[in-house]
Amino acid sequence: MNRRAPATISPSEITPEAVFHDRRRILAALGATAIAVAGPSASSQAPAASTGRPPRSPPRYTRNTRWSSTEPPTAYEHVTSYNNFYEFGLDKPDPKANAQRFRTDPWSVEIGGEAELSGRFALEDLLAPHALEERIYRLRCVEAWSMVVPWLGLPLGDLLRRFKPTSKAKYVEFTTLLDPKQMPGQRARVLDWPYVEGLRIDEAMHPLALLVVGVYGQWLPNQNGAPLRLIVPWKYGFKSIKSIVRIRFTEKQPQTSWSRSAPDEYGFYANVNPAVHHPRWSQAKERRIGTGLLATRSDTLPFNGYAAEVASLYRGMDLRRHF
Ligand SMILES: Nc1nc2c(c(=O)[nH]1)N[C@H]1C(S)=C(S)[C@@H](COP(=O)(O)O)O[C@H]1N2
Ligand SMILES: [Mo]
Repeated sequence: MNRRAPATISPSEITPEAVFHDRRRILAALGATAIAVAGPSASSQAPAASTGRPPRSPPRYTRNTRWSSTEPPTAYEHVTSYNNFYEFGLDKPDPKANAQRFRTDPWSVEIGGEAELSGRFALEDLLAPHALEERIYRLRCVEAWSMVVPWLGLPLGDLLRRFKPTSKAKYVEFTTLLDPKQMPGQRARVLDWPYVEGLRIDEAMHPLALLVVGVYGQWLPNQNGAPLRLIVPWKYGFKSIKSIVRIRFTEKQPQTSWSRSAPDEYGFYANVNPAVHHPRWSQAKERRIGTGLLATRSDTLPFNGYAAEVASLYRGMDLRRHF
C-alpha cells in the first residue's frame, strides 16, 4: 500500500480500486491538492510530480465498436479544416488558420459546484485514471451539415462521478477559456464570452456523452477544441463546447451562450430534431461535409440517429417547447 502523505496524492492516482479501499484518505488528498494548487501564491498549476503531458506522446486507446457508427468517417482534412470555433473567427477555415499558436499546455480544469470534491486539476492528472476510447460519432451542426468523426475520449460521466455530485447537482455547466490575447474572436462581441454550455445531469451521465481529447488517433488539433472538449452526438454541434477550463455542477439550468444571445434560435436542449426547424432554415435535411458538390442531402434523423439510446431521457417532454 502507498505510504505517502495524503497531500502528495494527485487525482491521477485515484483508480476505482483506490477509491474503494481508501475513500477517506482520497477525499483528504483531493481537498489538499485543490487548496495547494488554487491558492493565490501558486504560480504554476501543475503538480511537481506530474508525468508527461498528453501532447508529448501519442495517445493510447482502444476502439469502442459498441458505441460507434458504422458510417465511413469524414476525411481528416475536412474534420480539421472546416470548423466552428468562434473564438478564432467566424468562417470555417478561420480556426485552423488562427489557432495554430494557441497554447494548450499547461492546461488545468476547475471542477466544483454541487459536488463533494472540487478543485483545480492539471489536465494530465484529471485524465490519468481513465482509459481512452475511439468512438465514431456523427457531428451534426445546426447549420445543417454533418460529419462522421473518429473521436478519442472518455465517457463524461466516468469523470464527473469521481467528484461525487450531490443531490442538488441537477445540471452541469461547461466554460471555455477566456483569453482575448490568444483568441482574437473574443475581442469582438459576437457572443458574451466566455462560451458557456450545459447539460442536464442525466444527459451528462449518459454513456454516449464523451469528453474528447483526440481525433483520428492523435491529440486534438487546436481548431477542434484542444486540449479538452465535449461531444454530445445526439445534439446540435454548438452543445459540444471546446477548450474547456471549468466544469460546475449546478442546481439551476445554466445560462448558455447561444441560448442567451438568440433564445428563439438556440434552445438549451438542442436535440437534433428534423421536425423542429431553426427559424431561418429547415433542419429536415443535412449535407455531409467532404462528399462533394454532387452529394445528395440526406434526411436528418431524430436525435441524430441515437434515438434508441437517448429518447427515454426526454419522455413526457414537449420537444417543440424544449427545443
Ligand atoms: N468554445 C466553442 N466551442 C464550440 C464552438 C465555438 O464557437 N466555441 N462551436 C460549436 C459548434 S457550432 C460546432 S458545430 C462544433 C464544431 O466542432 P468541430 O469544429 O470540431 O467540427 O463546435 C462547437 N463548440
Ligand atoms: Mo454548429
